[in-house]
Amino acid sequence: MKRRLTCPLDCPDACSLLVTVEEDRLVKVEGDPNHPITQGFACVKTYRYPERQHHPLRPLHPMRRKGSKGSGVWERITWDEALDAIAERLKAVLDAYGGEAVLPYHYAGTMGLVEQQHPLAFFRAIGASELDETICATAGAAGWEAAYGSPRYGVDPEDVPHARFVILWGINSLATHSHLTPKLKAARKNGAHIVHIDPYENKTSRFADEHIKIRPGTDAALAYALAHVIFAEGLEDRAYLERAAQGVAAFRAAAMEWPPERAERVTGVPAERIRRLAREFAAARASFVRVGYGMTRHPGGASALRAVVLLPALIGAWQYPGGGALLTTSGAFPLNRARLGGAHLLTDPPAPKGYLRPNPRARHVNMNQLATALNALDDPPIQVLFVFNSNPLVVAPNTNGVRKGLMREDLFVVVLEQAMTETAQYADILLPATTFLEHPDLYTAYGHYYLSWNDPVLEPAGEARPNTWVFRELAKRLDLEEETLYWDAERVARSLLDTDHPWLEGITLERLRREGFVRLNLPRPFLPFKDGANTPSGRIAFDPPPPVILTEPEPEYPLILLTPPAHSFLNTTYGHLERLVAAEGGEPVLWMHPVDAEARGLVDGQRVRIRSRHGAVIRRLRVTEAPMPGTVVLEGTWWGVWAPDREPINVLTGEHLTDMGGGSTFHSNPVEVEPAPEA
Ligand SMILES: Nc1nc2c(c(=O)[nH]1)N[C@H]1C(S)=C(S)[C@@H](COP(=O)(O)OP(=O)(O)OC[C@H]3O[C@@H](n4cnc5c(=O)[nH]c(N)nc54)[C@H](O)[C@@H]3O)O[C@H]1N2
Ligand SMILES: Nc1nc2c(c(=O)[nH]1)N[C@H]1C(S)=C(S)[C@@H](COP(=O)(O)OP(=O)(O)OC[C@H]3O[C@@H](n4cnc5c(=O)[nH]c(N)nc54)[C@H](O)[C@@H]3O)O[C@H]1N2
Ligand SMILES: [Mo]
Repeated sequence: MKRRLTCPLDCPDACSLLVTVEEDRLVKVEGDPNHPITQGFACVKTYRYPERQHHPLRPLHPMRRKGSKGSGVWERITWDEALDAIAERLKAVLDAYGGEAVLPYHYAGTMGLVEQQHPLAFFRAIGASELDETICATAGAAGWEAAYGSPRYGVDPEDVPHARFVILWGINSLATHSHLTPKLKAARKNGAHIVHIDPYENKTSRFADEHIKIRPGTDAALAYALAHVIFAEGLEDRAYLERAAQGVAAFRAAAMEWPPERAERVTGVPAERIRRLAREFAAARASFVRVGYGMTRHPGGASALRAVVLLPALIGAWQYPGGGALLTTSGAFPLNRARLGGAHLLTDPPAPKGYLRPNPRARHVNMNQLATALNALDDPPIQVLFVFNSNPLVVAPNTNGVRKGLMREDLFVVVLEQAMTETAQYADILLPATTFLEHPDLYTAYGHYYLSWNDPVLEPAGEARPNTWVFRELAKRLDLEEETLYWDAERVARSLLDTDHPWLEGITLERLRREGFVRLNLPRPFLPFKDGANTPSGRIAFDPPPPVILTEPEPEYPLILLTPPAHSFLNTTYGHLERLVAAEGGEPVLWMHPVDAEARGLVDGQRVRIRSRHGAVIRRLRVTEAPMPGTVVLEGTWWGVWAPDREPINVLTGEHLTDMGGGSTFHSNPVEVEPAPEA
């Protein structure tokens, strides 16, 4: 039987899938031909979801650690035993230390609002430390909002075929946003020229008409040089800027400091190329800049993104269908989030009662600094870590620090998972979670404008349970009297849809259930910043001009390591599927330019030791002209187990944050590379 479901994974495409189930098994996944973005094809990874759904590494019942921490020796227990043990430990910690000694760690294993966000209500009800969800998008968000305000949205991907010039800037969209590709092809057929700006050659560079290699962390300088040419040659749209923008004079003055020759020295992009790009971009008018998060994962990432996304405004591109910029569409979903995840417990807390102890001033922990939180936080120290929807041992910076924290004898670790991840190995209690096939949920998107609803199509495998079920059961055991903790998925969805916003008018749970996905009530074409923006002034903010903050190597660590996504993985979610591992070459490999290899006496295929100030890992080397000289690349956040030394790449990355938004800096790692002995 074929059923329609939205893909729950953390990807802009939020595909509509047709899944075939036979009895209790998922046998096939296909793309839905009726969805205007999915257009009938799924990605290489999601075709493999049946293998993930029924993988031997999927935990099917609760387990308690029997051996030492991290040993992976377990005993099976019942749900009651597991929940009672967790509740008992929570009560003891809440009595002895208070709520802040509890830290939830969660991110985007599922994008469903019910299973992703509503569990937070439990932690807010007990006054737990508040986790700032900064690992991915907050630097980009801060940069975007500084220019266009909040909420954040941009060009409709369905308008992209009208674009006349396209820059894919800091995004490997053919790998990470593959359903943009048909829109790009349509634009190209209509005459658009496509440029990719990225420090290394990848699938997207090969698809584009031109690839401009840029030194990592220098995008603001390139943006200013483009603006320099635009101003110097009078290519800006003065009437538009007059009407829709503010602070252009200050921005112009800053741009005048960046003649293309200066930018060439900083970015590595030839001055003549910069001039030509500026002219072509300005002449096309309906120019579209699709920015990804790549450029934001640097110390100056938010400012860089802001400088880049101001460029289409400078030439008035927002007035034309397909013209403008797009980082995310997520802000266009005007759902009523007042009670989602107990948001009201932070703004309008009820009086404490028993273990109900909401605390709007609870300590915040930046999720990029988990290692420090576990090892150094005091007053109170973290005593309970509850992990769900995330795999921090592999995805968070400074793996050695995270592992040290997880090994603490006095720390109680609960992991609620669909897979026996390398994080799950460190659990004191491991709980089995349902997948998107087994629980209902409501989905927005960050790469298009369709809202959707999934009804489950399979019974939970084994004893797996939804996140929200687990937290309801714990809430009961702590006698928490807070109504929203006990809401089921439908009740959460109805609360989210309870709004008068015109973009959601007529979109009810019944309609979503009937149609599967529904487009927000947005005009076509969608020209959101034709006359201004969502900033407090109502104008696109060019001032204060974004500062240029560069990513610099260090004398002892002269290379910059980028760690972008792999085509066949989705963060670590598919990292245990043998066929996808094989498709990625079987093991993680470091790419290095011949110039850098020669300087170190390194040859293609040999083993190397990569070290940073945070640690060292062993990888095999590929010598290739794909990266810029001075830049090395390792694609994919692989499970450690596939590497020669079984160590994840985040052994090398640090906790330093971006200029705004407290974001991660996964592409700005100074490293050195040296020969390593063969095994
Ligand atoms: N196949 C696949 N798809 C995915 C994911 C996945 O793991 N695999 N992950 C999903 C998630 S969670 C996210 S957030 C998105 C992320 O996807 P993207 O938004 O594409 O962001 P990144 O992967 O961080 O970086 C994209 C590109 O930026 C480049 N880059 C790095 N530093 C710089 C710089 O300083 N300047 C410029 N111009 N470019 C730079 C990188 O080399 C990389 O090619 O993809 C989603 N989609
Ligand atoms: N070096 C480096 N590190 C990176 C990145 C990088 O580019 N380079 N990318 C960063 C980015 S952009 C992101 S977004 C983060 C991603 O970090 P995470 O959000 O942690 O993503 P995943 O690694 O996919 O792990 C998600 C886990 O959630 C589980 N899961 C899925 N659905 C459910 C559910 O319904 N319930 C429960 N309980 N569990 C579920 C999955 O089994 C999976 O193990 O990683 C970051 N880390
Ligand atoms: Mo992400």
